[in-house]
Amino acid sequence: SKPTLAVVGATGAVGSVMLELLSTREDVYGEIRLVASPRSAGKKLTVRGEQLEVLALAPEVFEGVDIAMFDTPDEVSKQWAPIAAEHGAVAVDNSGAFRMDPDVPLVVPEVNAEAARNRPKGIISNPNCTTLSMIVAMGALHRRYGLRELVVASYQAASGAGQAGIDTLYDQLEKVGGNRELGVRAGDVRRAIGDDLGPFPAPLAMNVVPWAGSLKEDGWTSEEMKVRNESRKILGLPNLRVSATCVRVPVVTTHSLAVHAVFDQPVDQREAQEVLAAAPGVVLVDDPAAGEFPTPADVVGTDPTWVGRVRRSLDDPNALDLFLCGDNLRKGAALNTAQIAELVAAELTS
Ligand code: 11C
Repeated sequence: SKPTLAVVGATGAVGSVMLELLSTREDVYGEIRLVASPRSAGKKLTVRGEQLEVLALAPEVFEGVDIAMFDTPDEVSKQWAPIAAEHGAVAVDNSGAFRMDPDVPLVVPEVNAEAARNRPKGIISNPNCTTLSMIVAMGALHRRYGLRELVVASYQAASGAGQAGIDTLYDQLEKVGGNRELGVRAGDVRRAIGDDLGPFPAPLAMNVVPWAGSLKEDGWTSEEMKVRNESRKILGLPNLRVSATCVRVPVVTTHSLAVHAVFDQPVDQREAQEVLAAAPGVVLVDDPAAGEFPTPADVVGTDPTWVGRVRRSLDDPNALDLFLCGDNLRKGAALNTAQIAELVAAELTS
């Protein structure tokens, strides 16, 4: 029989995309249960064309569940994913709680699908959205050339910070919209926006903010450390050299990254473009003469990783420079979680 699925965090920014995916992808589940904090319990949400009442998170909701997806904050996942696993479910967790646990696989189906089978805690982790927005493309290039180093700058969308991030950006855009006197004097945008910065440490509208996540050692952010640690784990390259600078930009959804990637052997621009174009989950849009390259405005709402601006480094024959965009709520979060859950569903029914 088809596995029973629980979606925990069904009412959040990622949860909403998950319900859309569950309604449009191949239907591999029997019963679906929607779960959220007691605050959202009783709400009605539609999945697979059917209205379901949201259940409050409690141990009983996992009874009879085969797969439990968690799109919840770290603390919630940390507490509840093991409870789901104790009830016999495989937990697929999109928080940062377990990603670096050696007994929890960190899975991107196009890169390391086989890792999902080895899950001693009954938990599989889904990577951070910034890592996910580049790793499918980088995995394809790694298979061809052998990856040695990544130097990354991200251009991250507001929705990476959840619904609060989305609301904050729209509120701020309303405050600055149409005002042609703004953006010419230091502090004028900040004054127009006022004190409500939401989850961001500086105004986001008409600005870029070189910060995502929390402060870690020596000035690095949690987000930058995630890009480094998670890339190493997914690619199975514990010594991969990674330097990331994570930046928030006034885009609602879709993260972009500029990547300088150094390989073990010389690279060829045309061949690298072919490798990317042929990689499952990757679309190459790379015709600068025709003005064609990916942008978040064109990519949002789609599944693949879009790549363009592929160039061989002028100063290093072993290095490529390229630009990527990926919808941070789809492949960056809900879609990858859904793909992992589908791997598990196939395994449970085989
Ligand atoms: C952001 N990538 O854009 C973050 C949000 O580890 O899953 C996701 C945090 C995480 O703010």
